[in-house]
Amino acid sequence: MKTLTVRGACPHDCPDTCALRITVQDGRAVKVQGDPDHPPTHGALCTKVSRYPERTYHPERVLRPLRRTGPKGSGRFEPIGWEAALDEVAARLRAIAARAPEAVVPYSYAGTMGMLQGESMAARFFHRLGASLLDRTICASAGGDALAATYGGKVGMHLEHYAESKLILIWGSNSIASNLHFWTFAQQAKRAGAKLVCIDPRRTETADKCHRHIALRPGTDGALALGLMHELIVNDWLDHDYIARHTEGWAALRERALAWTPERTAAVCGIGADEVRTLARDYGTTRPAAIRLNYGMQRVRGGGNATRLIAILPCLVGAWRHRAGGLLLSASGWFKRFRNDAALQRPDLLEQVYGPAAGGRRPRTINMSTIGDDLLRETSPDFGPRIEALVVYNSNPVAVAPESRKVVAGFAREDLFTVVLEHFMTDTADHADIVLPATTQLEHLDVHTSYGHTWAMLNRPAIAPLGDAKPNTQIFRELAARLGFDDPCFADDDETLARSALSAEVDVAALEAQGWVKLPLPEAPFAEGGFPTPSGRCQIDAPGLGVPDHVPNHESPDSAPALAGRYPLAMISPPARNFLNSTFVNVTSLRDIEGEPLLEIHPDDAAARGIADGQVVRVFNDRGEYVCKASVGSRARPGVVNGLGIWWRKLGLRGTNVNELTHQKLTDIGRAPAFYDCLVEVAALPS
Ligand SMILES: Nc1nc2c(c(=O)[nH]1)N[C@H]1C(S)=C(S)[C@@H](COP(=O)(O)OP(=O)(O)OC[C@H]3O[C@@H](n4cnc5c(=O)[nH]c(N)nc54)[C@H](O)[C@@H]3O)O[C@H]1N2
Ligand SMILES: Nc1nc2c(c(=O)[nH]1)N[C@H]1C(S)=C(S)[C@@H](COP(=O)(O)OP(=O)(O)OC[C@H]3O[C@@H](n4cnc5c(=O)[nH]c(N)nc54)[C@H](O)[C@@H]3O)O[C@H]1N2
Ligand SMILES: [Mo]
Repeated sequence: MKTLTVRGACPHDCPDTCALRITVQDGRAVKVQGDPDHPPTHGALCTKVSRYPERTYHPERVLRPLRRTGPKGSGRFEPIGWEAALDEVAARLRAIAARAPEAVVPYSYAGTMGMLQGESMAARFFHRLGASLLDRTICASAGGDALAATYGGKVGMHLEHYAESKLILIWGSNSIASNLHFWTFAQQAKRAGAKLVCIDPRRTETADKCHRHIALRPGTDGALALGLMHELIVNDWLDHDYIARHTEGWAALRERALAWTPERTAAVCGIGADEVRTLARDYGTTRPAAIRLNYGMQRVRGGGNATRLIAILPCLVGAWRHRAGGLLLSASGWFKRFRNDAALQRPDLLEQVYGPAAGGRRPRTINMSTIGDDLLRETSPDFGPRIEALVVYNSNPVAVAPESRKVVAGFAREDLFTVVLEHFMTDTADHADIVLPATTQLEHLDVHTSYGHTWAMLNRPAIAPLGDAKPNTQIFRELAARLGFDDPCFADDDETLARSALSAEVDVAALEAQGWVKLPLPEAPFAEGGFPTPSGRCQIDAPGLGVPDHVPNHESPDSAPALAGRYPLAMISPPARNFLNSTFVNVTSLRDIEGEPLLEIHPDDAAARGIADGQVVRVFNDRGEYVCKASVGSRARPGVVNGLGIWWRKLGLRGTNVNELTHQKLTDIGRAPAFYDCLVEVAALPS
């Protein structure tokens, strides 16, 4: 028997980007483990990714190209050869693009975060075709754009320095479920005497293990930050020197914050005034104090303003002076100058379609978060051409995009030509005309950066592609050849793409030897200011945005009283621990741990509706109806229900999932969906 170990990287949309060691016996991957030498991974993997062989060799893997034989959504397909599949896709795209290239829309997100299997050859292909551009907003753009407006980039603390913090605010993050390797450092800090505070409407497994839990109402984080500022001001817990030298615009925000007394803050947030006072005292008087902000808090209308307000806090108390103080929402901006995205994606190829002869204009941009509405739009001067073709890769929009009824109606359009590159027959693949089998991370080469740590990573293929599966890069290469795209870049193989992915400043020799390499970055990045803004200061007053304020939810008793009368419960839909968005829902051993789609509801709200624990319920609003099981208990706070996501519709109860209820209204900054800003009512279903 021949056994070898291959070094890889976890491709999933998770801040941890773990280093993997894959054991291969006679060409078959038998075990996937965490690399003990990679500091963030520290030899540990989450339950999901340690089951990688089960996902890879799943009997339902799509291993041949498929053509639809039944109605859209029926899941009836026949196998066809690669030649026939690619010829058909190329012919359809060529015909549509000849008339209206923007009628072709790529749809992709972070099924893999790899630089190659994400946007390299795919982006080249769509740029050369002249297809619509895609605004990739579905996850992080409210907080991301807000952070960039405030600090100048998506930059923050180094993950490993949290081990030395004395106070950690875990804010909008269920770290044990979705940022496990941060939690390891937080526990080290806890053992060394640090206090941990969790700020989350849901009593998560992370909240259980913190010293304190502040269960605020969804979408009130901006108010809480203003209330904390009030206390920092009146008690003079401010670092005046840091504020004067490294921020701009404090005077105007100071005035605003003085109106946010603990009582007013508490009333808006649905917590006690003492909770505001105590948190402010801890934050104002403990050094070093760190915030781990995560994207859970920005999926509401005011998510951008709230992110800005929270990001200002560490400047007010001078927390950045110490390497274990400050904040981390995303580290992805640190990689910006090391990533050769333009070389991989070649936006200049657009010129060949939209050059001077075409007036030099750019194609339109479709916002992925409003795909439900946009698929149903007709040609019009402000929208442009009706969407005629959709090419989906690395994403499962029918399950994950908001307002499912519209998304499903759009995908069900018989006149829409849909191609889906996938591992499995997801809800989206069920609506495809052609399904193309893609390789998994064990079968292809890739280069990764991270949004939760500061190591670049290399993923080597551990096994040969299963069946007839091909890497995304190869599929787009072959489509480009069929469309006659003759720019030499379309002949680049994956090795060539990998070599050009990162700048020469990254130690490629170390990357190749170890599979990972730490970026050369300062330890305490803003100890002396130096934010990557034009002035080098933290922009409390940001160009075009002004000074941040609390922005109430789209759907709340204050902003929509009539709606709240009919739908009195606020619903959030955070991730289930054993799924990753909608990935892994079809892995039986993981689905068995999750059991069934659940709605957590507080005992008082359940009693008022005659709902017993374990009973099947109907969760509804004007947009739709989701059927799931009630879990009655204290994980939900009064007035808020937690619909854990994101089930495949076809594996849920009555073919529904939680996005039946969410809407397509966007956030204040970043054009993102407000998944956790959603009013519903719940009723027991007769059993
Ligand atoms: N196991 C697992 N890990 C994941 C994911 C997954 O699906 N499963 N998803 C991955 C992805 S795509 C991302 S973007 C990352 C980060 O993804 P996040 O969405 O940040 O994931 P969570 O850490 O679960 O954080 C969400 C937390 O925010 C809370 N929350 C909801 N509304 C509010 C609010 O208004 N205010 C505050 N303060 N908290 C609120 C929720 O109750 C939940 O506990 O995680 C990644 N990791
Ligand atoms: N209600 C509600 N909705 C949400 C969220 C929420 O918290 N609540 N979270 C939102 C967030 S944070 C995000 S990031 C989005 C996530 O939305 P998506 O990015 O769509 O994530 P997944 O559901 O994990 O789907 C990824 C798909 O890519 C496929 N895939 C993986 N690797 C490859 C590959 O190499 N090639 C190809 N061709 N396919 C591959 C997987 O099989 C999987 O089906 O969902 C959002 N939707
Ligand atoms: Mo995400």
